[in-house]
Amino acid sequence: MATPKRPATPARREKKPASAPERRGNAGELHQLTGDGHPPLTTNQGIPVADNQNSLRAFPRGPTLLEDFILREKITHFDHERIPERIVHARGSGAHGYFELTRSLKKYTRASILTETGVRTPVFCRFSTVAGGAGSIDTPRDVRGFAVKFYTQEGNWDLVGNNIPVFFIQDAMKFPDLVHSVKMEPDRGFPQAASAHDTFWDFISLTPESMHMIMWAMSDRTIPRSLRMIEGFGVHSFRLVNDKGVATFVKFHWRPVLGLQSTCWDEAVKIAGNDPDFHRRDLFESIQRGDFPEWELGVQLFTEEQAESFPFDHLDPTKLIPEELVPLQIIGRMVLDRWPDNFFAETEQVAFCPANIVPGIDFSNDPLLQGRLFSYLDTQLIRLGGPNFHQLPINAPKCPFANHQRDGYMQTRIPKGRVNYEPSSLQGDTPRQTDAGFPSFPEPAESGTKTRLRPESFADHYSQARQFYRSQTAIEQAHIAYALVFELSKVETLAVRERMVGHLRHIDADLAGRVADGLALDALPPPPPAFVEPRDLPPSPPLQLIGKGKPTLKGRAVGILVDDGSNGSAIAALKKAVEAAGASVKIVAPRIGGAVLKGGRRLPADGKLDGTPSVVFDAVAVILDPAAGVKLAQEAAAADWVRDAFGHLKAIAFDAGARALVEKAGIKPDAGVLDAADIAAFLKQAATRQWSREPTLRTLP
Ligand code: HDE
Repeated sequence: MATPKRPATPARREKKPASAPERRGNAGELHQLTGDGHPPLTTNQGIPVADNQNSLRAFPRGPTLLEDFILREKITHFDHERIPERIVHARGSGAHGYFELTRSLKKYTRASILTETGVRTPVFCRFSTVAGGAGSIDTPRDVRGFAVKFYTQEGNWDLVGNNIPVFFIQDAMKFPDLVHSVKMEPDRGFPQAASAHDTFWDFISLTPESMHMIMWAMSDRTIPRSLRMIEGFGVHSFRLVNDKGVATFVKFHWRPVLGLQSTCWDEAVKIAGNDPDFHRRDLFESIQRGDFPEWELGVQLFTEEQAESFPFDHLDPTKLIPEELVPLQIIGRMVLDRWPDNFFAETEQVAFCPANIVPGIDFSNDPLLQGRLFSYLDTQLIRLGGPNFHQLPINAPKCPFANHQRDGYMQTRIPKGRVNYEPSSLQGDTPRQTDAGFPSFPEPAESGTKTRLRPESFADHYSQARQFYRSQTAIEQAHIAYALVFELSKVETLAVRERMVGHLRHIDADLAGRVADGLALDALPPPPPAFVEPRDLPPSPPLQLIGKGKPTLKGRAVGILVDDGSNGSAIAALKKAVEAAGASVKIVAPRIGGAVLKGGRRLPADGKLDGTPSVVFDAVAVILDPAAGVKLAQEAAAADWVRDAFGHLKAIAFDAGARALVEKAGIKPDAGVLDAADIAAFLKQAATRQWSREPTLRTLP
């Protein structure tokens, strides 16, 4: 005899009161609430569901009936819950916020978002990795997308940028090849979210124009500590056009208020294993605790005539404009202060498009940008399933919009009237074109022959790569050489490794030698022919990452390892000082219930030792009773905790009770290894990485 398994829902168990309470739903609809105050569960047709636990059976142990429209609707919807992920930038995290202009560009543009100071324009910003799938890790070596949708009063403006100011290729024609080469290899389906494999380096080594971007990609910019600590760049030149129709070229830059900071490679790899959502969680937690991420918006403005005097072509997206040539002017700030209510509805369904611009902003002839103007709408038509995705709340403009486009999949608006065409005379309230509408900049067209040639002005592939490398500090140069050796060591084809080192010889002889040595090549491979002999350009310090770091604990995280018997007042004093310096503190203990401190008080833990390794912190402290110190010295997770913090160049403070553990971890004293009682010294050292420690720890090429 079958027992009917049907836990009654609260709605079924309790009798509805005579007059049920009511509540308005999201769309203003009236819900009769269940007896315990919940809105009733319904089907998508609004039919109340009496049993959400059991499907309809012919008899208790019998077959399920096709008639069960509640089951069919629920399963069908579930079956269709996934949409195609983005072909690139699939893995992303987004947040709402606002942009506020601090300096008017009225002289250059009529776009009110860039002329009206003090106005807060809502924005949605999505950060992403490029190569990995939607479920991949947050910390691979990869470029980060930095896309901002400004919901302006004159329509949506999307600034769809990256955290690197140049790109791999000069022409949109090569984008599918580039992306195919970096994604999982098609026959084997791996590696996921990694550029360290043959097909990527095969393509790159045959694409000299990518060399400048490769220098950036191999720098620590591609292993950021936090999305709150990356720069953003619009990459291409755009135009600003004022109310007299005069145009000025512009490059857009985002600068993080917290300064730039990256991880060490070994740290990024370990974070990936411990917390694949490290950057998403970091963004989420900082917004939830009210520590809102903020960026300054900067512009480089230059005229057509100035551009002609540059020693490179600004329409070539593999080139940047050094700040020494055109200074950066800060004109506004963006604050992200609200996490989305729903990841799918907002972060997944948001559709950015570089073609979304407002009157007063216009495109340039950068051939990569020109290709992008087509691609985004096209990909979104398939990804979001039809031509009405602009009606989704995350994509819809916040200003009024109206036209004669009609119908199509998922039309959610109900247009009124009989006129859906123009010219028309039958209805007074139909939309009409306006003199205030978007005017394309009337760029004079050159005469010439239709061609598929690259301009000669795009031919110098190495000078800015050399300038970038030579502008770096010695530490950063070593990291670039290390990254190249690491990536190329994963390439199985010797000829590809050699071809890459050949290119490096055009960039910097020392770099080529270091990489060749790191790969144990027998001899330096010959450099490929260069179309233009590389030139020595003056070093540009703003290209450094370390130079743009800020010695601060603001927005950082400190972990304190404790156990039974730890000194509670030492922990409290340290925590208070670290929090006052702007960092968050997490208590880590061998058990999640925390530790019973000296004196008997229990301090709950935020993380269990082996689940909260030191890689998730910027600096650490260890406060232990001597007995606990001896015990933890026998625990691999505890020794790793301290050893990794040391290896990742972090400040470590510890008290006498932690000495046995610190010694077991093989920590050697230096300026960043401190007595926990000297809080001021710890705060100072914790605000920066211990770069001078690195040569004592590992051999860099
Ligand atoms: Fe993209 N890119 N891209 N890209 N891109 C996409 O659009 C494309 C390029 C960037 O968070 C796709 O909706 C082409 C440069 C970001 O949703 C697709 C070319 C830069 C994002 C596409 C480029 C970017 C994308 C995939 C070369 C920095 C994520 C899904 C001509 C300036 C936006 C989608 C988000 C996404 C095409 C090159 C930035 C396929 C054809 C250069 C931040 O349309």
